[in-house]
Amino acid sequence: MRDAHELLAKLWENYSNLIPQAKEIHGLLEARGDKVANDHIALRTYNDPRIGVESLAKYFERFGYKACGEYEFKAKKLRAKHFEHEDPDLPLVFISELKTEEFSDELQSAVKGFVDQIKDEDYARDDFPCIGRPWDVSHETYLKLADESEYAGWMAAFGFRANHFTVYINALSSMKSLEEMNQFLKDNGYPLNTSGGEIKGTPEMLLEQSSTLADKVEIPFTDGKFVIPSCYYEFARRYPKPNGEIFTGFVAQSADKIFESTDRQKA
Ligand code: OOG
Ligand code: NI
Repeated sequence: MRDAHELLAKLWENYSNLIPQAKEIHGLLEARGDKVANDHIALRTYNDPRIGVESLAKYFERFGYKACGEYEFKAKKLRAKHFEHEDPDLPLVFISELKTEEFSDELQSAVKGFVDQIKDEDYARDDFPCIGRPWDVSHETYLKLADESEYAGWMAAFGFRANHFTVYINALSSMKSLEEMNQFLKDNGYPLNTSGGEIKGTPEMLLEQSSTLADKVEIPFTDGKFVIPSCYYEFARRYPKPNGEIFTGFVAQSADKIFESTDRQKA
């Protein structure tokens, strides 16, 4: 693999092949004459040092990404960092990790069991960030983990991949606001994540975001195939800071709600 562009292309291929809505929405925007630019992508992991944020980040840092902001999510027991590349055509990368020591012994030993299954040749791959799930897990274990933490369950089922790409609203020509985008999505039959309101953040916070609810897909487990929420698509509009530069960080309060796009719906 030569560079970050190639890694991002692989991440998109893997993500858009898993969830129908990504290619569909991307196609609908292109049909309006829009060129779709990505604001950021996000990956998840557990804080086992073998695969924690700093370890996953290495696959991006080797191609020029640099660590920037750091974020804490107390209630969800997560920590995250975001990474930027000097090439303006490359999206930001947001990587979060679950603070496993704050959960039950069962969860901690399940996670250790997953990580113990990852092989040296897996780690050696340049495309490790989209290798998928390099461990076996039962649906029963998935459900137990998800009951403690939706994030823990998602990670057990899906492993390493972009859990969303994000359309950069500022770069679109056919619409300018997140309100228009949300209407467009609903008109085309894509339900939105309404946790904390359809739009998270405000112009004063320099970032407005919305996201679809994750597509449900059939996933193989050791005890059979089950349909569970997978990945989602996000939309972000950024505003300039007082010095005129566009804000490139994240807003923890909004991100906290965006995480819920992959939750199992209680309905
Ligand atoms: C990431 C959620 C946070 C954002 O843009 O604030 C996020 C996730 O669901 O893993 O992407
Ligand atoms: Ni995001």
